[in-house]
Amino acid sequence: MTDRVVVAGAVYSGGRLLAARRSAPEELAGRWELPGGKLEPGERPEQALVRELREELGVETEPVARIPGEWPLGPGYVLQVWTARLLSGDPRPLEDHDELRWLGPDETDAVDWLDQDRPAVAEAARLLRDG
Ligand code: DCM
Repeated sequence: MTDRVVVAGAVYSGGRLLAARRSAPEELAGRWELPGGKLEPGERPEQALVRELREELGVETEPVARIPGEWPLGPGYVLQVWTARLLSGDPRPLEDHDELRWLGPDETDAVDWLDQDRPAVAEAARLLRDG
């Protein structure tokens, strides 16, 4: 069976990367992630990403490029990550998160990222540093 996709965004603005602290479920609460969520039936990953970031953070974004790779989550799910440009809005933790932080190029290790997000965060941090 094909794994279902969870999309997440390495959202950047002004040379900083957005990190979001999960408030649920209990086993993930307090850890930081690249915000995103599950594809709905018929959605393309980029569409799902734009929708999830609108719902969770109240912002409009534009997916830019896929970060190569795919990372297993729980059974039946894989994580795909896109870089995304913030178009408008000031991100607020509307759903699923209780804190947000913008991380500069030297701060990307400053939060306790979910294990499964770390490879994509490392690549996003590299892109942030190298432009
Ligand atoms: N998830 C993750 N890393 C992300 C985004 C999501 O590991 N950057 C996981 C957490 C959930 C599942 O994907 O188990 C679905 O996410 P959500 O609950 O945000 O829809």
